[in-house]
Amino acid sequence: MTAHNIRHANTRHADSRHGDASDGAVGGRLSRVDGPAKITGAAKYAFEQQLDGLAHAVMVEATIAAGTVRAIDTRAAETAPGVLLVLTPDTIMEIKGASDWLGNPPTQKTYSPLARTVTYSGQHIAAVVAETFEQAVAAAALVEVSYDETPAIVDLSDPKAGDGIPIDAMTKEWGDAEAAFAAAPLRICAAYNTQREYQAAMEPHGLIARWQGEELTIWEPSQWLDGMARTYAEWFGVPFENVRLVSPYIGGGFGSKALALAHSAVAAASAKMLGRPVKLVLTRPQNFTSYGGRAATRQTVTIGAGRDGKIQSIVHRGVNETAIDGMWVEPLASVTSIMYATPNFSSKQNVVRVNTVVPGAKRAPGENPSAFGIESAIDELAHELGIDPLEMRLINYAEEDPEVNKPWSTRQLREAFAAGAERFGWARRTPKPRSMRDGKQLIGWGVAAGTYPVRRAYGEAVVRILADGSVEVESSSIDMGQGTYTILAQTAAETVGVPADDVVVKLGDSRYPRAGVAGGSRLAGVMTGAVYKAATSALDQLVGLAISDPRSPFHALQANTLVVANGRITAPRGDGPDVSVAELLASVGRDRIEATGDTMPANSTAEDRYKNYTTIATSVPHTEGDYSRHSWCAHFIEVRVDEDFGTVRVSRVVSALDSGRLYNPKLAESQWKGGIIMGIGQALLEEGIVDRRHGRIVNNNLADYLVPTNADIPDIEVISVGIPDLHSSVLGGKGVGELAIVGVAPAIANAVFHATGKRVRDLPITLEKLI
Ligand code: MCN
Ligand code: MOS
Repeated sequence: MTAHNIRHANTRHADSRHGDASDGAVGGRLSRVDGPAKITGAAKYAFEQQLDGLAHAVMVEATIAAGTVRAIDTRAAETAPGVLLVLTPDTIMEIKGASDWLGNPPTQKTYSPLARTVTYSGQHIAAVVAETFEQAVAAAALVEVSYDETPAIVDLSDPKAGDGIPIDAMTKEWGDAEAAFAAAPLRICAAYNTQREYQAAMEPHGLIARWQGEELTIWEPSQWLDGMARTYAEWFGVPFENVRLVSPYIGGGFGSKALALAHSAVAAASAKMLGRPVKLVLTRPQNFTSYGGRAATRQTVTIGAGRDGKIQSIVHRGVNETAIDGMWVEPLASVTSIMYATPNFSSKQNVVRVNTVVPGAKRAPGENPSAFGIESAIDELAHELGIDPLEMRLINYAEEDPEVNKPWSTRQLREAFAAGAERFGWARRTPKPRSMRDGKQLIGWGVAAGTYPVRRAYGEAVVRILADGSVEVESSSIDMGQGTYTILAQTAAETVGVPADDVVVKLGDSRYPRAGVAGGSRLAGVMTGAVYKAATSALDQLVGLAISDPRSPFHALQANTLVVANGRITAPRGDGPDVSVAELLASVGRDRIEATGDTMPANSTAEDRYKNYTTIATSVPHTEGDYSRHSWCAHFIEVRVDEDFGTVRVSRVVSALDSGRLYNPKLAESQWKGGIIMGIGQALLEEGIVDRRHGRIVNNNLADYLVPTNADIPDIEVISVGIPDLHSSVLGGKGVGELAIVGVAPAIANAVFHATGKRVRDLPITLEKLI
């Protein structure tokens, strides 16, 4: 390790003091303020709470994919050492139905987190609570379940699966796409498939639940404290305020940690039944079936174009899998309908029920598979026409949103293509497939674009200026690794005028001012806005006191305003006193200044607020008003394919991205690289494999469910081409977290085609598909 690295690794103080002073301002490259706590082990994760009297719960899951539980014999488990409780559908306390995440009221009065009717392998059917974890594991193995098994629909290719249910809300149409396609001089039509993928966060799902009378405290990794608190409150019929969720540190979520799940209900119910706190941590295999990964998808993309390369028609049909008793729609036309200008467009989508846990959100749900279809298809069209695939994208560049006919708020995609191509050396690409090689390695260069909508929603923060001159920020939003602690420290530091080292950000507790979900790449824009507003009003109060309080050293100055910078207050012309924020507060006899700020419309009622923070439906549509708002990116990727073995390695990635203004380029770059790495995993490795006899995921662990390791990842270069976008957020940023995964898989598939002449339309691109 170089001295430079050691300094950075040791303390953030070294970094920010000796680094550029502007690192701590918005737009600075401040290192993660939670980094030292996370890497030294000081950060306490949800399951690390030490509580007196903690009991341990273990789930028992179905070993069939479809059928009914005939009987559960719990006798042996009940008499096993240390066992406190064995829960089945018959013995678990009554839990009420809860609203869904859109806020729709429950369809059933009661909710049974333990199933009698089995609709997927791995479904929870019983639970054992014991004094120790080991005793619970041992007793769970003694629970005997007998079933009446029925045939399962294992996946989309199962003949029993059928065509599915049309989702009318996904239909998008303009012009006459079928007729225009029939009339087009050049036509392509192909089917693209993505497989089941899993979020595979390092930290598993689980929780500790504790009841004190009618008050429930839950320590659980959470992307959405307020939404989950509402679910617990409804399940157990207690007021929302009685539920406290605590989640200051999270070991990754990637979409999987926004909801309270069946096992969450079981843990909270058993804690109530026992009158003791209960801890329940899912095993790694249970993580694959307790919350769904990305749904498998199938798409057909047909494009009609002129010889000049101009698209005349796009017809798109999509299907995603969902559960037997749960609905998940993976919006497959989200990129298809906006990436390119086309006068005629038609997209329709069905969902097909199969015996799986209901699929869920995984980084860019919708946009990610959508881009695999359209960005592969456009490459196929370019090849047919003999047009460079980058040129093809520019020929069909959408100058405005073709779906809603509104101008983009900002769209630096042309700039992204230019910057990425330049840096990658795209001009040196020889067009013919198999025309570039290095010995036995076929080299391929591929390009693809990506996009993600800007979701504007709501959040609140409190900003306090404390007696010692430090600043405290509180919000019930969260940081699962994306950098919320750090960017909020920067926002408060810059706005109030103190060093970032003097700001403490507190997140991950539902007792703090409210926030909506950390999903849809919205949190940074929402929360920097709220903190900016709160900090501005705290600063106004501070300056107001300094000017008007007779005890203030500035009182005699009769100034209109004062300058607060670097923790000190001075007169604008520098001709008056120069005191620290702490000294000023002491002089006016105040121990703190406090202000709240939010991103909610001014006339919002208490009911609006509750709804906006506890349901997901309340983000403002990205096309509302005069503009269509999105982040954009272009990926340029080199692959090397071994001619004999068909192994694919990604050897170079240059991506140029437009996320508007960056609150912290170091963290945004890291987010983008994380997304690109996940995209490489999707393209080459990730696939939930179903045992067709039992409808069971066989690779339900991190040894067999392959995600990229360091050895799979080359140097990744990311270039920011964004400009501030004040239509998208208070401080001008657009979304970062999900953007960069979108378009990586098609860029790789396109590169593989360029290397080998083989078009793989079925992810992941494994060697048997190439030889
Ligand atoms: N950022 C920035 N400038 C902007 C916007 C964001 O510098 N204009 C940086 C900030 O460091 C900010 C981060 O990017 O903290 C992400 O901001 P944003 O795009 O608003 O996304 P959210 O904060 O809402 O985070 C959620 C998003 C999603 S939806 C998934 S899925 C995902 C992701 O973030 N899961 C992650 N990134 C993840 N990163 C980690 N380490 N772990 C996960 O589980
Ligand atoms: Mo991200 S999949 O919206 O949590």
